[in-house]
Amino acid sequence: MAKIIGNSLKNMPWEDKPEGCKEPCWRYSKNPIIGRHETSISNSIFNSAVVPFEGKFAGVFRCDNKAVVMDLYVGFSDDGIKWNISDEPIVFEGDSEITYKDYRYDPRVCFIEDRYYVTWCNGYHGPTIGIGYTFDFKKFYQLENAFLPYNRNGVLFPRKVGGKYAMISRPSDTGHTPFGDIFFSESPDLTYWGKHRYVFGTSPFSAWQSKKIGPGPTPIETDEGWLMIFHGVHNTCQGFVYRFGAALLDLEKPWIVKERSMFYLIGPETQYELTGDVPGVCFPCATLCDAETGRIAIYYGCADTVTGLAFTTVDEVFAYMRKYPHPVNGEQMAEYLRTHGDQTNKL
Ligand code: BMA
Repeated sequence: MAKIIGNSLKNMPWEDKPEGCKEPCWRYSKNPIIGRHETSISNSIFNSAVVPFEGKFAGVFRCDNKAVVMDLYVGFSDDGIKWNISDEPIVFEGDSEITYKDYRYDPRVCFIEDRYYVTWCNGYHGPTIGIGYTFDFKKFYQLENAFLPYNRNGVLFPRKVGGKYAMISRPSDTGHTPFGDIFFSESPDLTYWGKHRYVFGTSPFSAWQSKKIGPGPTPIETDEGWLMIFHGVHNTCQGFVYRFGAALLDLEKPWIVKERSMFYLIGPETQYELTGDVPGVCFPCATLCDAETGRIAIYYGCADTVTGLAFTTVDEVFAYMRKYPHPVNGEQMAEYLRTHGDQTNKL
């Protein structure tokens, strides 16, 4: 099976798969790990990103405060489960025309070369992708926005690809965006982005990913390709439902999709995923991985209110993706359409 390329992380959070569990991904038994009122000002803490840091863990958290204003807050943890999150939003240093904020939400954190980069959905005359970095999670510096508005879900690759910084993102609109495909972009310097390539889009065969899709956590490098966990949205008569699944991208040309899962890995089922400020949302923004054992811990926002943790392994995800494959290239899509028809066109 595929091997994760990266470091061993012996102290990452972990629970073995429960006896009798048939799913490829299982929830932490004490979920949610972060409650909605864990800071003195928070209405909700969700869609957040964590990384290994100095033998322990650090993260950037989306807290909506009690004015229900979205912003980013730093947090630290000894075990990746119990978090100490600041009451004060992160202050970025940088050009004041750029650090001025309307709102900030859905952060990702990605270690590249010598520092931790933060990307997020940045309110700048509409949503676009903000980028900043930190060395120590104390001082944060902000760079230029990556794209023109409107875009959400900018996710960096953890190393340069073909000598350039690389990002996948999801162009959007100013509202709740009833569409959305994933695109690849590259940059020599994290300021000027180009070579925008289509990666993949919504599915006519798999309803959970039929309305829009978007990148989730930092892609995980494996010897077979970039393992990408992405969210998919289903339009129902109760509104949008968010689940997540997996895809595999080519290592050197990440806009080429090698595999994709027809079935989701996790969708809203538990009380804390089905009830909250936005019921029916499972939204992953980070993983912790151990290259030695292939273990993966997925951090995901639950119902736009609290934060959950789920576990899987690289073997489980690959086996599931291969047991229930989604067609990926033009030829496979055309053949599937010929034999099955558009199964989601009424949604
Ligand atoms: C998206 C983003 C996410 C949120 C989701 C469901 O557009 O705003 O932060 O989790 O909607 O409300």
